[in-house]
Amino acid sequence: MTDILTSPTVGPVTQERRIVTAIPGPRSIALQARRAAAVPTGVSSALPIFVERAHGAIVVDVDGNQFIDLGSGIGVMTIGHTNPAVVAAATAQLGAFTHAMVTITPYENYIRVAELLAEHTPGDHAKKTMLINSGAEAVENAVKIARNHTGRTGVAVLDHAYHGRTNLTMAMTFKAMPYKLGFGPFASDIHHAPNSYPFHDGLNGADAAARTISYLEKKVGATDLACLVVEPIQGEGGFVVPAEGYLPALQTWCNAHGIVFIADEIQSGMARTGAWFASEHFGIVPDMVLSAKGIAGGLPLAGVTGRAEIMDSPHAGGLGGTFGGNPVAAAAAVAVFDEISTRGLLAEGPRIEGVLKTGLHELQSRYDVIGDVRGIGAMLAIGLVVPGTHDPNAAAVSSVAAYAAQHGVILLTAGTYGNVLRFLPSLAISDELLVEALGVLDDAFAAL
Ligand code: PLZ
Repeated sequence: MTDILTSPTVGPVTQERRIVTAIPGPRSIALQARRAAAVPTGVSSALPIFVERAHGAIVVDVDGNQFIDLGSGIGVMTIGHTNPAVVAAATAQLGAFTHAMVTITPYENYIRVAELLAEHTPGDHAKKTMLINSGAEAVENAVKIARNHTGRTGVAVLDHAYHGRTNLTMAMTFKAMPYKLGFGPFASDIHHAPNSYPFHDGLNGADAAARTISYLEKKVGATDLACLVVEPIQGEGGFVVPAEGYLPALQTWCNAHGIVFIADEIQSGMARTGAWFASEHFGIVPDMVLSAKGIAGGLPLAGVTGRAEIMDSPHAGGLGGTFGGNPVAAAAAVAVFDEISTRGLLAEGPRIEGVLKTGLHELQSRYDVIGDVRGIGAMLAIGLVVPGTHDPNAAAVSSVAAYAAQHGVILLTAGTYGNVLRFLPSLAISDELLVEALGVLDDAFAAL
């Protein structure tokens, strides 16, 4: 429990939960007052604490409280906070050069990240990658390239999807509050189709796919669709795992009709589920795979990786952006790929699933407010319901998450109905910390 991991930059951080003040503590309260005066209301925070440093699976706040981090900054710190190899690579790059702009004077690590993504995304076909700064930018560019390649304009997405906060990606995101309400008008020719949501629709994969396809054929027409964008496991929507066979059926349909099949793996990718990309669990080979979040150990970087012939459709100069593939972020990403490969981190997803999912099922057997346990690897969730029904119970989610924060566990919520607690721990988290966090969760449910 007092296992100490040492970071060259933040010093020793004991991998333990430790609460030494009320939450929030006095320093966080003081920062909160400054924040309220200087930062707009729209940029809200889930937790009332301010971070001072972090390492491995532990976040330390400005009052010296230590939290078990089950959120990883929404699935970003996949290989752990201040991973020494990532810190070293980024630090070295900072002293060499910090910006060049690939469209002016290119540099090796941009190419290296593209090669690594080609190697580790599903499929053996020739692939090419462009790098940008954020997940939303990856989605924007994927749609742009798919439209250019097909000469079509329609974009299909699924109910409960989340794809970002820019104008195009707000249109592709499903949930109005808080993402879209009052921010329109939105980009046109975006079509939401019913998804596969086994807990609620009870459909098998074939029937759910038939419903999605029939809807899109009737409402849009396959020949008007440039692309279909899916999250293999829906993230913000509530960690919705589609029924078996659903995604392969969508891929078959897309392939038959020349629709670019795009997997948004921004949350589910980069070793989060025990595979490099979650698409592998479902047996799909997307035409394009989008990565971000965990790719660069917390530095802003995202990638669009696709079939070479699709990616090469836009003319020279048609794709770009000032900071895309920033040298420091690219150096960090190369280190992340290297850490996952050489330290065998793909094995950590199944380990975490083994401890956490078992513990969550055990809680479900004692608390009837837990409707279902779902997810793969280190991307797990529980859906809370009104006991005896499948009706969402957002109030219980808020109470449990607040209780967890008060007791030193950072726990995130999700779901169109706000009734999902999601677990996105770093792959560096120990079994002991997982068991301890489950104990806090148990207390939180008992206190409901
Ligand atoms: N696609 C699947 O999960 C980001 C959103 C956090 P950006 N999800 C976290 C928030 O409240 O803004 C996400 C995602 C999937 C796209 C995105 C967008 O990625 O890097 O936040 O733009």
